[in-house]
Amino acid sequence: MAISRMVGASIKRREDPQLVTGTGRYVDDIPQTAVVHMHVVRSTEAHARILAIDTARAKEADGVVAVWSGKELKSEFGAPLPVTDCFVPDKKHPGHYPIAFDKVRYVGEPVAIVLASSRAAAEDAGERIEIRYESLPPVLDIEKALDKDAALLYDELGSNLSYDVKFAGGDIEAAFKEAEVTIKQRLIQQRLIPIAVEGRGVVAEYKTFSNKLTVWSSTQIPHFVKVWLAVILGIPESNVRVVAPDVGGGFGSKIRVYPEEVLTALAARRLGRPVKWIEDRNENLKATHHGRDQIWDVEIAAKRDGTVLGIRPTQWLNLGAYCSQFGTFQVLGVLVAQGAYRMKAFDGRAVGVFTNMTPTDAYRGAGRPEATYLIERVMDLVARETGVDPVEVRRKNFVRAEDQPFTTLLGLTYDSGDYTITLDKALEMVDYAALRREQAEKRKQGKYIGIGLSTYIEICGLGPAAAMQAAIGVSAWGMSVVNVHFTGKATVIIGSSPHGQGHETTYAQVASDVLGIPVQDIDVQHGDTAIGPMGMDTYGSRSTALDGNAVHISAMKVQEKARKIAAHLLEAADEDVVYENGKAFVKGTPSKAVTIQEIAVAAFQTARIPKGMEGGLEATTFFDPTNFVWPFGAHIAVVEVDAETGATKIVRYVAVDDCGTRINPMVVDGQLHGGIAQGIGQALFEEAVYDETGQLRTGSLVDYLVPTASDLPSFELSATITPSPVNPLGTKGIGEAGTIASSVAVINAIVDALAPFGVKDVAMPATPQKVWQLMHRNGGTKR
Ligand code: MCN
Repeated sequence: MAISRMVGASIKRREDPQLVTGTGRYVDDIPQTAVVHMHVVRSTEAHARILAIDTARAKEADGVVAVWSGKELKSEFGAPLPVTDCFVPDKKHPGHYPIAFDKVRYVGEPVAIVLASSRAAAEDAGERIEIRYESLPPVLDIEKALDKDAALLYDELGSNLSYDVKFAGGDIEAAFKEAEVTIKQRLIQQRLIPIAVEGRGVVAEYKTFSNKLTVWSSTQIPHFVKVWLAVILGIPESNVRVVAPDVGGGFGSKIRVYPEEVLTALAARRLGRPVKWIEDRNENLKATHHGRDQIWDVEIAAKRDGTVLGIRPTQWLNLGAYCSQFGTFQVLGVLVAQGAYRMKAFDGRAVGVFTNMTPTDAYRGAGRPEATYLIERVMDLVARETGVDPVEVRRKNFVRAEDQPFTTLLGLTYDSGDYTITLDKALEMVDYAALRREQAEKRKQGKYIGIGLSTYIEICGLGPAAAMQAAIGVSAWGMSVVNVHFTGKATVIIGSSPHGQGHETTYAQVASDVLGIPVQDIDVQHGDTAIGPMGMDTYGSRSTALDGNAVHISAMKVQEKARKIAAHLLEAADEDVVYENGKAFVKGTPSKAVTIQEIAVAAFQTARIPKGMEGGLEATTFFDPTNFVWPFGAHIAVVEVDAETGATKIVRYVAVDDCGTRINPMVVDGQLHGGIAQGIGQALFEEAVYDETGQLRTGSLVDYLVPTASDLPSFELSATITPSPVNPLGTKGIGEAGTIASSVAVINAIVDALAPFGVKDVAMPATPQKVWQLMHRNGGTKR
């Protein structure tokens, strides 16, 4: 009997028809009667003491229902916003409350809320609130923030330092002693703003007599939001329901419990009426958390033949004004900076510093783009210094296939991977040798093409519960419920909370593959804490490795039960019955079969199932794998730099990625397309800029440059498949790989193009102005 495999099939995403026809249901579409609109009045000062807030005129404005300052709400917060351990449990982080009480620490921090009959009325009334501030010097530079005489964000800490931690392995002194070549380099990860198509938004409804709170939020983490709303507002968790309806992207920016979620819920409780808050784009740019904003200093010890002996990276992180919930997660950058390479010693350090800027937290890749940027720049710096080709430097230092499962100097163990296979394939696709010849030819004509490599690995699939508990302070598992109904159709409930990734399609494929129920007969539900057990939500490209596999396991449990019921119906011994392609039959006699639809009917009729068996066809799984998953790949960017203008054009972009078994190759490619575009955005265009008073100068999408399709080439994608040994489907994550790999491929290509000008590094974003200046800093002289 032919088995129709759904895992591996490029079927179209079932989510898309409604989304592209405008019939999706986002938070702003949630119908509510008698809703009150909330406007958040935000600090216009980067650093100031609040002397007085006069709300009298605002309260008199048309349509206003209530106006509250931070001080008036203070008594209702049972706890500050959550901050997870994330590798640095003993960091300093004075409590961050949803609204400022006495002091403001960044432009955009909430200081008061206005509730009114319409959004316009709430905003107009907000303008009538008079706030008197005593301005304090803004702290805006990570290094200056640590000066002895720097102004302090938190007087009680005595400095602006939150943490200074080391992660080391091997003998770094010995590595430097052995070195024939040493290199020092500073690398900049500029501040980025994650731009989801849909900003954030919250609707909260509170039932006064039953003390029940329902919150609809544009979030990646409904399950976590539920727990924390219960804790902060002192409501029993069983009385809180959080729903993430259609969510228009997040990229990490919706991974935390936000002030506005608490404030909307609080206002709904105070008023006994539904309250709605919808973020506008300007708020989104300054009040939704930012990403990256780090300085990396690295010292490299290498040999003349290109062997890397050891590295000593220091990551300086600009935390912004508060420790954000998963902000310290970015320290992962140091933990995985060894990349795809063997070396003798690693001496890493991460330093977290408070400044008067929007808090930083996870942004697509969180730590891994930084790690990849570092180690892949290291490989190119070594290549440049030793004269060994960048491809050869990588080959020489790669973890070899026979070293797998390889344990890094910091004790992390990779699951599988031969890093030469993706590299070989990518080199073949670009025809590397021919490209180098073309580059030499063109240079003679005054044309500058550059070839940039990125042979990344990443850690994702967060993760094994115990390892996550130890490292992050939060356990994490994959969760699923698979339920085959009386009619033979199925419902799959998942613990992940997709916001663009396509889980409704891919998880239906996983269940269909096991049960043989057509994909269209399987409904995948998510994002509602009332429909299933505690899920661990979506971030860290974890969902497929965790929840996707949980779906597989639940479906297998259901299949096994179905097989037993079938044996009973067929009056055959259990062990003689096999299940394939939606049917159970006696081994060797496929004609003596019952379909899953027939089995489902029987499962709900106790007289037709084996004695002692419980009715129904349902299974629940909490899947806890033995390790994280480690996708890898080779990306190659080919750029041409215009010598007249400094503008960079990406001529070709080739990517070979290995994310193990692919559930849906088309969805995987879609993830890569978006991810690569975001990485190129960082390399060439995007940067959040503040002025010297702490005002965000890139406060609109006119100033903050997000790439559009016309800025990008057509990506040439290919794949190798190395199944992960740590989950039954063999899947690894892919949601962030494109972003992790691409920025450095582009920058390596630009630096390569500018080699004749003696340029060894270009800071991101490599704007035409910056590139032109580098080309002309010696009067345009070539070396
Ligand atoms: N997939 C697959 N085969 C694999 C791996 C993944 O078919 N071997 C499919 C999955 O089933 C899923 C998608 O690819 O449909 C992504 O899966 P996965 O890599 O497990 O990542 P998550 O679903 O956990 O998504 C999180 C990841 C992150 S961390 C960010 S940030 C991100 C991203 O996904 N933000 C996104 N992709 C995004 N895509 C959109 N449209 N919007 C965002 O905000």
